Amino acid sequence: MEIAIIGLPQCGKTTIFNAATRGAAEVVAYANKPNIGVAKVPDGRLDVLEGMFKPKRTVYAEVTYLDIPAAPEGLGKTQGISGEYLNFLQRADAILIVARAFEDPSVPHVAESIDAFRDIDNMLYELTFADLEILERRLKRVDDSFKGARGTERDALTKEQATLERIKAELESGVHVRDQTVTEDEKRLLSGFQLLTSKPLIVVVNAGEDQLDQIADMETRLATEVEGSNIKTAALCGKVEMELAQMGQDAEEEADFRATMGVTGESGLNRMISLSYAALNLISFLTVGEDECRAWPITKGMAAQQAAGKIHTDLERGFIRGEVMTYDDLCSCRTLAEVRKRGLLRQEGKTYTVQDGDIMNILFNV
Ligand SMILES: Nc1nc2c(ncn2[C@@H]2O[C@H](COP(=O)(O)OP(=O)(O)OP(=O)(O)O)[C@@H](O)[C@H]2O)c(=O)[nH]1
Ligand SMILES: [Mg+2]
Repeated sequence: MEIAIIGLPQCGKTTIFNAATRGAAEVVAYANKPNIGVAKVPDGRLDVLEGMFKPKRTVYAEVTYLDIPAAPEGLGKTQGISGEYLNFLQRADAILIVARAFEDPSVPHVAESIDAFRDIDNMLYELTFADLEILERRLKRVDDSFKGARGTERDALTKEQATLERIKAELESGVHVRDQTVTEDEKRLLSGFQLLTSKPLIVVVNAGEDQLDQIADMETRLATEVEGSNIKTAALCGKVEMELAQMGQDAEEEADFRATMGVTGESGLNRMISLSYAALNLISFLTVGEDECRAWPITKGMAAQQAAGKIHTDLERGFIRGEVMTYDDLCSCRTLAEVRKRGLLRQEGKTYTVQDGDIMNILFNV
């Protein structure tokens, strides 16, 4: 699952990408090749389990980010998203928009003034505009296919045309495809077009290091003006986060550094990564042991047998049952033996819907 990072030129995409992936992609003006990297999904439960089991390794879930250089023709000026750039976005599972709030006269801005919320609106419009173009192209193809079509083929085309016209009209009135009501049939039809406004969206405001005290206000404004069903938002300072990531110090030092910078609570970066994971509709089940404590990403609603297949195909094929306890029960009992004693270890079958934070041991036979 990949999340494409987009935004106006020089808004801090690569900086935030580096912070999230703890990478060192070059932050250079108008970079022109995409960077791919993975970010560990922060999970406080794994940190606690690590302390309990002292495993040889602890493995966090990951999300993959794609840092795409700004389109050569420039975004945010309604010149359209097209070509290779559009292909990148269509292939992505979610889109992350970065909008610049930091003030820095040495970094040029296409609009020559800084207004993150204006830029967010423009980016959202760019996505809408790209979808309208995709829909128009398809409608034209449908129109051409009418010549010579008859019977059931003609009926199918008529139906497709009506659907596309309706979606287009709603999009024109400002409703993203993800917020439109579509039937399962229509969903299937639309999945072929990879419309950008049907994808989950994360919107991040990149604040300056001198705006740390404004981050909370920015988040409040994001929550009221931008957030929606399947649009998640966060504000953070990309530059500070990248410097912290590249220093690579331990958690305590990092907390101290944050405190001296006046940043308290969960870091915006961690929230951005967690929100990205949630936007992809992913949750984690956990496995524990002396070898390894690990978070396994699964799609929300997945059944136990299928989830077991994430660990190994043999576990899915030969699935007998899962022994499941909740993370909270393990925490309050402290040991596996105590969980058993109190009758909190459940036996679950193939169709059990795995929950976020379930600690699961799979019994199988191949
Ligand atoms: N002062 C300040 N500068 C920042 C911040 N974030 C990014 N910058 C600077 O802005 C410039 C552009 O940052 P990048 O991360 O390369 O931006 P980008 O969006 O990847 O740029 P392109 O890929 O060229 O479109 C660099 O000089 C960064 O150091 C920030 O939070 N504060
Ligand atoms: Mg860049």
